[in-house]
Amino acid sequence: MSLAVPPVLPDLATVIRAFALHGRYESGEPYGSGHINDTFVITLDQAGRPVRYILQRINPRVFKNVPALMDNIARVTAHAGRRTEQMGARDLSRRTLTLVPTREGQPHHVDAAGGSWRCYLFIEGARTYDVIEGPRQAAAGARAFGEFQQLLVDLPGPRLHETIPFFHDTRRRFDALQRAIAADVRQRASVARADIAFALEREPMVDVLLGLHRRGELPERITHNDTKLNNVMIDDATGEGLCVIDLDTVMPGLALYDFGDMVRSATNAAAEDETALNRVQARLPIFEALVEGYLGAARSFLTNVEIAHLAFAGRLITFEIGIRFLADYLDGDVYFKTRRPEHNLDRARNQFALVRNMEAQQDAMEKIVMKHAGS
Ligand code: ADP
Ligand code: GN1
Ligand code: MG
Repeated sequence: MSLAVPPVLPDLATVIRAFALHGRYESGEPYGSGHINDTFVITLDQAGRPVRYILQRINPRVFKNVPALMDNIARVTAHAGRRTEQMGARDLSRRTLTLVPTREGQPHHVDAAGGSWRCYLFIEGARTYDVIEGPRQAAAGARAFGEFQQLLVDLPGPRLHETIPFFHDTRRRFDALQRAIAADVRQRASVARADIAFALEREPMVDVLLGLHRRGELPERITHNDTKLNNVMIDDATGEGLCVIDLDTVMPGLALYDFGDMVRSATNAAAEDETALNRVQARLPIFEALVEGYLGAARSFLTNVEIAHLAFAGRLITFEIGIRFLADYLDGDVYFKTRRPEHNLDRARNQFALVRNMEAQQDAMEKIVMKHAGS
């Protein structure tokens, strides 16, 4: 979705009034660097004290069934909150997302234009990092995502809704890229010739995890599916992974998708859209910290087959997101928010440079996994 023309700010004062909150509206402004939803921070004056909230407009092009999505989030946050409390944790409202219901007691509000909004308590004293600064942060984030998977092992009730069907089905993502190349609706394929060739050469990768799953060798679990490290809040005071956020894609999936996306987003020495590709590199000390942090929380339930594919999953998910960016560039930027005409192409090139770098470091990564899996 192109943002070349700055979007008009919605009437945030009116929207926030739909939620069961008191206080006088002070301010509201865009917040964060997510690619999908519109996120705002709202400040209310509550008895002379400024209190912040997160207000989000859910992207209707990406999420077709908002009630199902919100049902997942309500169940997951309630369960995570209960479990965290049982574990004796303090500071509960900073450890799991807390939905603020609407005045009618609903989990989301539909505005006059049909837009769907939700509101969360703002988690203060913590932040997210687009580029991870060092191994400690990486380990903290990976541990938080591992604990999150562990927390959901016994989620009661029916199977969660698939908010985006086939989200990590890399074969379907690859087929979608091939369709985008064939259609070439914006005549962009010639600009991306080398990038397209890079992607097509790597087709054999796309079926590996799907095949293992089909043969019963990789179990379905409840996973987050969008474990970009900026989807975990890191506590300013302690440096610990405080709270896993961005729960739109929590649904049945493979644990390896979650670990793979941590590797993609955290090991990169450069930002996801950095165009100086010599700066793109998978940092091994960060990779090692991810393995340690994630296994520290998830070893108790992971199978040997899962552990044996941790390094591969990093490469695969980096490739998968790369082909999604490339397909979106060819399709005319209809899915991810973009801030410049070639933004998606820049992101795809960045991810492919990271894949290439991971290929060169494959043996070292496998050794790191073996070192920690054995202990
Ligand atoms: P998107 O799906 O667009 O990535 P996110 O849910 O990840 O949206 O939110 C975007 C950003 O807003 C996050 O990276 C984080 O910095 C911030 N954020 C989201 N929820 C909260 C919260 N409850 N408290 C504080 N900051 C938050
Ligand atoms: C999107 O919502 P956000 O910005 O955390 C995307 C992920 C991609 C990521 C790439 C629902 O994540 O799948 O990995 O961008 N989310 C969705 O940065 O498509
Ligand atoms: Mg996010």
